[in-house]
Amino acid sequence: MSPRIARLRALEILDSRGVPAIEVEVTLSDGATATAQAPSGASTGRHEAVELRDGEAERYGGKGTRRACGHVEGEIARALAGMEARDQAAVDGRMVELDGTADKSRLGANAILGVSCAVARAVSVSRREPLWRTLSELGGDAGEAKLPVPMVNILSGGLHAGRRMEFQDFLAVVHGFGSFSEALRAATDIHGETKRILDEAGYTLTGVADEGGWGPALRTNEEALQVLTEAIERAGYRPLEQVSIAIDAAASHFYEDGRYELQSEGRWLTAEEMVELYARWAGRYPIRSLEDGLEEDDWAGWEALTQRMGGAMQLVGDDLFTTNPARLRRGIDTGAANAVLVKMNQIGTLTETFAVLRMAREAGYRAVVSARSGETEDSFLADLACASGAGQIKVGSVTRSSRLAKYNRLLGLERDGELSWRASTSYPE
Ligand code: 2PG
Ligand code: MG
Repeated sequence: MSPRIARLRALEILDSRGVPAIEVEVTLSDGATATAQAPSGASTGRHEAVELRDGEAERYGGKGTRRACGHVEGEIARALAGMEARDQAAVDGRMVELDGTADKSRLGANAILGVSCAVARAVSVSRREPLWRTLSELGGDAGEAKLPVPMVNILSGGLHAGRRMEFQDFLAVVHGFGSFSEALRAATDIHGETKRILDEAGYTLTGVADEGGWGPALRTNEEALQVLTEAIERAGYRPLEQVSIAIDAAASHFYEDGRYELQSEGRWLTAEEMVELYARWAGRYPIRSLEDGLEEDDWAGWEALTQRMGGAMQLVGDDLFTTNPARLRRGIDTGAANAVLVKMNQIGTLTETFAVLRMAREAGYRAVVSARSGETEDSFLADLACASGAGQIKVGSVTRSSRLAKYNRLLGLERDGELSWRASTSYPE
């Protein structure tokens, strides 16, 4: 008999920034038990599903998750009791219905996602199969399961590094290598070389940024591109053939009244000037992917950006799409961006996450499976990235266990030998 949901438990835990998060434990009727932890963003999009926070100022500055935990063990547990665990769509659908809001703010997207993921993992435990296999079945025709190319954070700015520079992430995409482990090793070489270059240039590094990369106070945003390009070369790798640069501008977070405020450089740019800037950078540096290059509701700007640069450049919508099928549909229909960042907690259930992955695939949009800046030791995302067939994963730098949990899981999956890896000397494919 197919196992049923028997028990749910929830725990208020802490994420990689020391902010409360939620862990959900699911037990099935056959005794299989599994947990999942929900992450949390800092540079959140305006249209994301909403995490439920306690709002009691005296506990964790109002960020406690006890109410979300209460919903898991109360209303959600009662509604899901006895449901068939393998019917993920029914389980997720029941929670969405129970919540009753468009943004999951009543029960909390953190509570709902924790349950959604823990149910899938409990099914994988019950079936004694790796999680990615269970997930690839749920994803249906989402794509062929494979190991993803990592997009590794090397330099951080914006909300992840005290706004020392405005652009949020400068990443190394390590694509031209014979195996996932070789690619990961190259990323660590580039990360280390970057530190040496920063040291030589006299920058004081006071710590690492939220995703484990370096967060120096550079003179200009462009200097991050100079440093990273030099680091790739000094580490002995060929730009564009083996390693390309990706930028996550997270531009909504330095946009005010129609202008992009590059305060560290003392200048303010219009959307047209931003596009000019990107075109100039693309000519000078080995950049092949640009995420959130413009503000999250500037659809006309995104169309212009895509027309101008979409041929050779992967243009990823993160805050623009917020993993939301309706927003992605609008982007596809109007020609805004050509790729989507997929973050489960932006939408709140696995079923809806797979719907976005499928929609992207059918429209010829690329997908990048991504973590949040506030992460946990959960490695769920590694399995999701493989199962989705998206071929790309973004989980931060090569330091900090919250990040390494995902990379180390991928190393294990590579060792198990059931998933393929495709080296590519031209990125994005
Ligand atoms: C992003 C993510 C991860 P956050 O903008 O892509 O890097 O950041 O989780 O803060 O939204
Ligand atoms: Mg982003």
